[in-house]
Amino acid sequence: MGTKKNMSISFVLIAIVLLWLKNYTVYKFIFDIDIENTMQEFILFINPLSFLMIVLGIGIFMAGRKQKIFVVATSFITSFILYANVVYYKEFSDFITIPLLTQTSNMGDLKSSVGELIGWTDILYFSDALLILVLAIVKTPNISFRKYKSVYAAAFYFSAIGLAFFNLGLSESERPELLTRTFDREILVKNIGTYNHHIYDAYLQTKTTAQRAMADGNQLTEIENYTRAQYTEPSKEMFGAAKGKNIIVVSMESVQEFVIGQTVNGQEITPFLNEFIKDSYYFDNFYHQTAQGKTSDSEFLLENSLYPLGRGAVFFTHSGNEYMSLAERLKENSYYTAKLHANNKSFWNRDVMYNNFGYDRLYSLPDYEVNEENSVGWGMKDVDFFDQSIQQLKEMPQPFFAQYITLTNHFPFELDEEDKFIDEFDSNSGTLNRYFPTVRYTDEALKLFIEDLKAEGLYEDSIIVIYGDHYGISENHNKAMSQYLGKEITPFVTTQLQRVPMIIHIPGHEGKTISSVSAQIDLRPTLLNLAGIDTKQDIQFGTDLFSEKQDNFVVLRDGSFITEDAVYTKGVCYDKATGEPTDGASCEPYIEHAKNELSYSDQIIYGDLLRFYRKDEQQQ
Ligand code: GP9
Ligand code: MN
Repeated sequence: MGTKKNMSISFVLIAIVLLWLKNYTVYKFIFDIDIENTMQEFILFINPLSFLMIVLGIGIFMAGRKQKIFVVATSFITSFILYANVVYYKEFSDFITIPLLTQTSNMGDLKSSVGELIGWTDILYFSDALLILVLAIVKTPNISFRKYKSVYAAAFYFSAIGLAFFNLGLSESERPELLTRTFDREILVKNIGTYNHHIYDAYLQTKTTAQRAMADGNQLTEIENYTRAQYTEPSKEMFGAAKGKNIIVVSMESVQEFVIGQTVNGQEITPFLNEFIKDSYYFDNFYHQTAQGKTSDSEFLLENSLYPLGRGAVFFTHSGNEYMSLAERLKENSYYTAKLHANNKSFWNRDVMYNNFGYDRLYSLPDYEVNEENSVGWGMKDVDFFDQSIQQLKEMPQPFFAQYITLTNHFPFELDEEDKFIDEFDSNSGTLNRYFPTVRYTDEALKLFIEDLKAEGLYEDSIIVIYGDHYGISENHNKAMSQYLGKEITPFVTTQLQRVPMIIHIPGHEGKTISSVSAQIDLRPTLLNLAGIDTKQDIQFGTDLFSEKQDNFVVLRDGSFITEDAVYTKGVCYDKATGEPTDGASCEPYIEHAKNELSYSDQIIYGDLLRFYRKDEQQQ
């Protein structure tokens, strides 16, 4: 008994262990991190420790009250950082980055989404910090709040730093080029941990800020050679097929391809689109390539045929860059250009970015009559949005390029009873259950829109492009998704679920389904060629969807890629026909190519390289 009295445990160590175990628990139960072997599990287990030791360890240089305050405060702060990541992850299956925190103009509109994601039980995420607080207040003879002797403190920090390097070494051997060429944040967090990821992110932030200052024109020459070598001739038959016609583009909020032609509870989800497709070109292997910038990323792809950024939203981080936008090219060819979206114009920094892209007009919230009755969820209902926009469309000088962005089918997928044309699905995910009726609602809105276009005599003079902006159902709903699809959601299936519908309706052209592998990056060259505008000299990463030499190769923003026969994701090569992992031979030739695509495009944006593009070359 007597000896036990002297045995006391350091308060700092208790806090480190509690926070460490909480972190690992969150990894296991909240973050859906793929673990392929015991080594990866081990890395995941140890990765929060070095950071916690280094930061909370500062407490060992303090004693008594000072130590208590420091350790309790640090525990709450680190818990809050982890919790913020949990909330973000629940909706986006992704982790927070610094550029996201600077997007303050989006905050107001995010209210309805955040409300859905947080709850009282979330206090559990702070249970360790609360316990640490209690231990600091309640007198327990077994806990010591003493300062460490310098020799112990030195040993402690040696071990912490040693552990950090050990962790990094193991991770690098599991995943070469981890810190230099990894575009998938899940892999980063899996290897270096949430907190170290934030430190790495801060380093990237500093680096990217410096990149513009250091950039020079020579970098662009190499990239120009690369993109020109990728150029494919447009199809003779389709080049100029829409010359002089209006171009109407509809970006459908969160609509994925898996709903097309399908039913839920025996009811058709997209009855209108299913019919419209029969009379249009339909691309059923078309992928979204967005990341943290969501809708704005899809707009960026459409406009520039460049990849959006792997972290943050390029609409916020690089709105002052020089671009070669689709709007600008159409304007040079006497098109009137407009965007229509019934939301706050500064959401995603759109007003600034559209201005840069050279749009003649942005119709946003003040241009619409929005009230209680015609609003739900994020704002104006799609039916009313299309209805009121017809007036604006009629006023535009022709030919026009008008891009509509819908809103109702946005997470958390709220709908008024009278707008529910089909029933909800029945699964453990309210999100997926509600998704079907809201998609059905957007489908109805589109039907009415097309009827209006016909009534106004605009239908025959316009090509109509309709596509989904990004996924609506994140990996967090895999269980429910698997119930709906009737199959297991493997990483292969997840990648295939990144397909969004893509329709091009051209008056006088018969319907046709085109199954080549394509993506949002291909929109710009396709639309310009349809309008009869040559893009040979443009710097772009996409290829014309109608080109006979279409490359059947798509890179997603996280580095995954899809070819005719294979899907590569999270370091594994899958056979497309079977969905089973393969030895990798069919992916091998493309791995470097995919990395180059992303890194060349990133270099253009970070270095603002298009400012070095010489306009006169375009005329040659
Ligand atoms: C906001 C709307 C939705 O105006 O476009 O944006 P999202 O959250 O999908 O990026
Ligand atoms: Mn969106």
